[in-house]
Amino acid sequence: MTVTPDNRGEPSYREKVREVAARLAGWTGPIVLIAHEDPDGDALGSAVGLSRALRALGARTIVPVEAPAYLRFVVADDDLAPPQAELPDGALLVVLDVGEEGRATGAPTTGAAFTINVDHHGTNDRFGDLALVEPGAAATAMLVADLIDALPVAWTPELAEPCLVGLLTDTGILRFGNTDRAALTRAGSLIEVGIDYAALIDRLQRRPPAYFRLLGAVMSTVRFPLEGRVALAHRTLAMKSDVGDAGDGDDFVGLIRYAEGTRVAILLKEAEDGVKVSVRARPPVSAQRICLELGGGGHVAAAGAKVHGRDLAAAETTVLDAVARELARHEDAPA
Ligand SMILES: [Mn+2]
Repeated sequence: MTVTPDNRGEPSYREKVREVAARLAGWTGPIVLIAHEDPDGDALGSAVGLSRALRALGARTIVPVEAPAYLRFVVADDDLAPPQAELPDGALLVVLDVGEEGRATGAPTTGAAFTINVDHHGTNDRFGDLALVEPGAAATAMLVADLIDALPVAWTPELAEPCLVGLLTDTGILRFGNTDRAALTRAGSLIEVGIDYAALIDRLQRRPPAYFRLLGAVMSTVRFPLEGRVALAHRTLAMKSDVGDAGDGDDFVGLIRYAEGTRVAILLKEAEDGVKVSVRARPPVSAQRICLELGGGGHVAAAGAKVHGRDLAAAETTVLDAVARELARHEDAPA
């Protein structure tokens, strides 16, 4: 099955996919696949999907990625490996869904015999010996699916499910602004391989009961500063410990982003070593610009950063200053 995505139909892109696929298929040594820290469904799904395809071709793959609890259903016992202190001799390193090389985790990005960079972040500087980077792609899993199309391997549900999980994660289950025709077409063809879509969607959204108690605590903090143009909420460590194990798949910022009249949504999460900041923005306002200013990164619509110091009020001031500067760039644009 082959799907040619719309804006990825150019000869240069197809040529790059073939080049990467040939390099992967021809590698006789170990292949190590890593992703970004705090892996999400796209990071995990891309690594597992590509690893399974390469194993089907007889390759020895190592995937030192840690699956968060809510995504453990995606992986089998033998899919993942613990973090690797160094790369094995003659290793091909594949870095997936990593916008900035420093965010890669699981194994060092130095010492590989060859490094391939597969990603869809606009900030990716094309590190590595070969880079398949397409910011127009809704998910890295879209690029992995194109690679699997180009490999001499047959699609199976075991390959399709992790790719679909990656695509669904990064598109907010096909709802966000990056959900283009190519994403919908690819989702359809992955389902066609033999995925029970309703069951997968149900599984992806399940959370422990404590998650919903935490949701209540966080939602009770929602405010609308900067003349109502921002929806802002926070989560303290105490809220987390009060409810018990709420899991780690919270997308509370994805809920408050729909508050009428707002252009930016922010969730401040108190951590042991600082305050994690999740930002969502309605184009043309850029979450990426806000987070780059705060030393983080991500996409135009969704980005993140970490502010040092555990003081939530201080972090809020720092973040709202950055938001105000970004909003000022768009003063004339309609909300
Ligand atoms: Mn991604």
